[in-house]
Order: sequence, then C-alpha cells, then structure tokens
Amino acid sequence: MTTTEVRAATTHQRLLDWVEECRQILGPDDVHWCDGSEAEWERLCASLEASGTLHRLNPDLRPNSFLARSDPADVARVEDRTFIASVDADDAGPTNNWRAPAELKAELLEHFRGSMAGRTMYVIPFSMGPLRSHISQIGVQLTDSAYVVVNMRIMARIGDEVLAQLGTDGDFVPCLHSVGRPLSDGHPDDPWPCDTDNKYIAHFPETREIWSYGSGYGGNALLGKKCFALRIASVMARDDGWLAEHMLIMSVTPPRGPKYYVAGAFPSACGKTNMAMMVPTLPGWKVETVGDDIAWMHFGEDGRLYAINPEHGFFGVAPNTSYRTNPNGIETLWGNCIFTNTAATADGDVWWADLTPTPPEGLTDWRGRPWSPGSGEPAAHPNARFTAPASQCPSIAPEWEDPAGVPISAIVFGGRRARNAPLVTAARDWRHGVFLGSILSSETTAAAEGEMGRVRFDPFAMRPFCGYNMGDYMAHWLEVAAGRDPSRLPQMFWVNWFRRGDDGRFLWPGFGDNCRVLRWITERVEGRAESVETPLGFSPTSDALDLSGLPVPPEDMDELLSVDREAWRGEVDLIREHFDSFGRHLPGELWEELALLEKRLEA
Ligand code: SAT
Ligand code: MN
Repeated sequence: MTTTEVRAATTHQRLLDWVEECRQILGPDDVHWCDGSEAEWERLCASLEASGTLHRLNPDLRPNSFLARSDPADVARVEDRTFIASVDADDAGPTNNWRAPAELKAELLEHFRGSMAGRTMYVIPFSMGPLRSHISQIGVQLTDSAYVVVNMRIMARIGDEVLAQLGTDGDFVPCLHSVGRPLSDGHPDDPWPCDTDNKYIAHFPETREIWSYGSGYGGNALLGKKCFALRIASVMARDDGWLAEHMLIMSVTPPRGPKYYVAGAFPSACGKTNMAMMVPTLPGWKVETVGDDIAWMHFGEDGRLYAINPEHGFFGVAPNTSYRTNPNGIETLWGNCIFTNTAATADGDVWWADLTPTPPEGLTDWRGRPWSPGSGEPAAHPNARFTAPASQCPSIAPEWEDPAGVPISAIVFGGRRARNAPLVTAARDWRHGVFLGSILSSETTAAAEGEMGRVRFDPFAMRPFCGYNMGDYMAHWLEVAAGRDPSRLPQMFWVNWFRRGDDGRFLWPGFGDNCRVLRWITERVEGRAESVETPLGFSPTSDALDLSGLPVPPEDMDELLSVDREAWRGEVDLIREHFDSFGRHLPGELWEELALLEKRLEA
C-alpha cells in the first residue's frame, strides 16, 4: 500500500469485493476512493496540470477552469466500437453492434489485464439524479483517468454522500473504465493517454455492467452519461415500466401562467442545450432549464409523467455557442468549468467559432498549434465541449433537483432536416406520437465519429443510446401508456428548426424565436390552439403562430409548415424499409400508423 492510498468510507461488502477483484485484474499502483470534496478536486487538477493534461485558464477571466487537449484520435463517441452484449443477439437489435457477452468479456479482459499499471485506480461512487429521489440510480465507476474524475464531479453527484446513500447493501451499476495505457513500459506518460486502436464501449444489459476501454473522451469515458443514464437505464426502464430518454427538460411559462414542463428529444449536437436555456423573444414569456440532455420519467399516482434530470452538469458542444445563440449557456461558463478541444487565447482563455464576431489575435488551436483565420481549419474541434455545473446556469429552474421530478405536459421530437420535415406538427394521440418519434430522422453531426450530414433514422433520438432492440423500445413506449387516462398523458409534437430554402438558407430563425412554436404547443395542451389537419398530424393555421416582430416572409412560413405529399410518399418508402429492419419486434400499431399515413397522403 502506498501513502497516496485513500480508503473506502464504506462497509458495502459487494462493492468492496468488486473493487478488489478489479484491482487484481487491472494492477494499479494504488487505489483512491473519491470523496467528492473541493480539496480532492484541487489536488487532482494540480496533478493534471503537472502531467500536461489540463491547462489552467487565466483566473481573472475564468476562475477555477481548465482546458484539455485530447489525442486527435480521441475526439468523439465511437459508435462502431459501442457494443450491446446481451445474451441473445436479437435483444440488441439492428441498430446496435452485438457481441456475445462471455466472448466480449474474455476479449476485453485481455486488454484490461494490467492496463492500470503505474497508475492510480480511482473509485467514483456517483448518483444519477438527486440523492433520495425514488427515480435516481447509483453507479460506481473505476477509472485510471483523473480527468474523468474531475469531469464526473461536475456531471454527477459523487463521493461520500453517495456511499452513505448506498448503505451496506444498496444496488449500484458497476462501471469499469481504463484509458488503456499502462505505464509499466518505462515510457513517459502522454498528456492524453488512450488506446486508439482498441476502443471498446461495452454494455452488458442483463447484468447491468459497463466496461469501457481505450478512450478518455466524453460519452466514451464519463460512464454515468450515455452508457448508464441511457443505454443501461433504458433496459432498467423497459423492465420496470419507466422511460430513460435522450431529452432535455424545460419549463415554459406564458405571461399569465401556469408553468408547463416540456421534454424534448433531439439527436446529439442539434441544439438541445440551446433550447433548454432559451431566452424567449416573446414578451412576458419565461423559460427555465431542468436538464439539457437526459430525462428519466416515471408515472406518478396521479397518472402524470414526472421527469428528473439525472445529471448534475452540462457536457455541451462549444462551437457556435454564443451570446446570440445561447446567452444563458455562455453565462453558465463563467468559472469552475473544464473545456476540451476548444482553442485558447493569448491571455489564457478559451475560444471557438462565433464566441466573438471576429477571432482574437494569437489563438492556439485545439491541437496546441498557432492558428490564424485563413488556415482553412477550425480553431476549435467541431465536437469541442464544455463541462459546466448546471447550478451555474442563470435559467436553471429552482425545482431542478426536486426528487419528485416535474410533471411533463408536452414531449417534442426534433431532428435536423433540410427538407420535408415541417416546423411543427402535433400528434393525434399517444400512439400517433410514438409513430412520429419512431420515424424521427436527422443529419449526422460531429458528436460521433463518422461521416457528417448523412440523413439517417434516429428514433426518439435514441439510435446510438438504446440498450436493447429498438423495435421493443417502440413497443415499450406504447405499453407504458396503455390503459392510462389520455387526458393526463403528455401531448406529443414533432419539430424541425433546420429546414432550408432552395437557396440553402435556413427558413426559420430558431433559438429564442422557437418560443413562438412553444407558445402554440402550450395552447394546444390547453386545447385552444388553432390547427389544421395535415397527413402528418395537426399544424398551426397560417395565423395561429405568434410571429409579431418576426421578419419571416409569408412564402417561407408556407414552406415551413407545408407537407409535400410527393416528397412524403418517398419518405414512406424509406420508413417501410426502416420498420422492416426490426422484423417481428416492430409493434403492429406502428405498421397501422404507417398505413394511415399513406392513406392520408393519397387523400
Ligand atoms: O456522448 S457524448 O456525451 O460524448 C456527446 C453526445 O453525443 O451528446
Ligand atoms: Mn446527448
């Protein structure tokens, strides 16, 4: 035992046994149980500065904040190296990479054996969701990355208070993580250790375990987020009758009240963070933020759906976040933040495209090289991120940590579509809403490695995050509402902020003006929105959207709200193919909805 060893503040035998078992396999020099304290943060940040992983930002400009530059080969989620290792391949379904659990574990154990040599193994007890909420869940992550620990301290509630909540025999999800760069070979460490050729983001849904190897970046390494709160939690939710979703949670309050809560599913890097922190342009309207990425929702005894944000911070895309697009987001970042792969300014601050109208002189790019505007390369990586405490957000809702959750009145699905998808559509009912969620499609973004801008189906924005067969997932959405009072269920909507004209420009201004759509949504929830029926559902009548002060020409509004029947017949063919890929797992109700859509398109 070395002097740095920090002992466990727990007598939870199953946890102690698992940590010891992993220690023997991974072979770290020492073990550190994270208490979650300020002093621990300071010590770890100082050691990360010493190893060159973190660069302290100018404390006068951004106190207690740091910049990290990743290995250029470790900059985003790796979907092709993400595995759902269910016992039965059919349970992973066509949208996931399946591996047999025993085989995958054996393969991974070869990598994990001795992978922490020369390093410290950190034990991070963490709670997804407020402590003492019946909706929250506990995990314990083992990692050899201090960078992961300091990020997890922002993104989740970690440390001794979580161990206390776990007690002597509470349930937890074991999350094993190694960057895969043992130090036993005598070589000096890298500022961003990783094993680029051997990344694995592995999930074992039956045993509710996560094994992640080789990457130190975002959702690959902060295992509470996509791995636990979506992939594993979606399986828990299926088994226990709740919903674990890739959704923001916000409140919308009209000038004369009451307050409504809206959940919104959008794929990664499609503006969820901006929307959750929206500054409405309509006078008297108010928006507050409960969460920007994940919602866990349970039905209450009153038949309403209650949501918590399982996270404690924001892991947001930095580029294009600005005072224009998201002032509350920018204000959130005043200090206590970690930035990854942004550019750096000469006076020790961070920068990315759009943060200021013109780039300051003397920038250093995300790879640490001098950068100038004509270089033809972005200064910040397109998937550069900030990790920021949610409590610092000026628009955070006072009730954001309410253990009971907030009652959801509307669920909004949105993708990034240049064509065909209208600005807003209301679903006819829950079943039709599930259909709209199931056919959500979007252009791919920099949040994951791979080609950008390709349109793919992303049902419920969960395609990369569903821990089981997506056909069964759609059936689960139908089942949770079966037999419930429809008047208590949230209403469902489809939106698209990203439609473009023939000349390529965006037709809708977006951002704070999206409150005009939210206004119509709340009016629809109140049963008084003026609507017309379209083949896709209900759209606002031409004068039902409050467009006061908005210079969008009427032709653009017509285009934005139109449903092009010809184009949609083409979409129907793609939907059929999409549904076919799920075989017998696709619920018959959705085939019926598709038939209804076809009929309406012909009418
Ligand atoms: O998965 S990450 O958390 O790295 C980012 C995202 O896809 O939203
Ligand atoms: Mn996300």
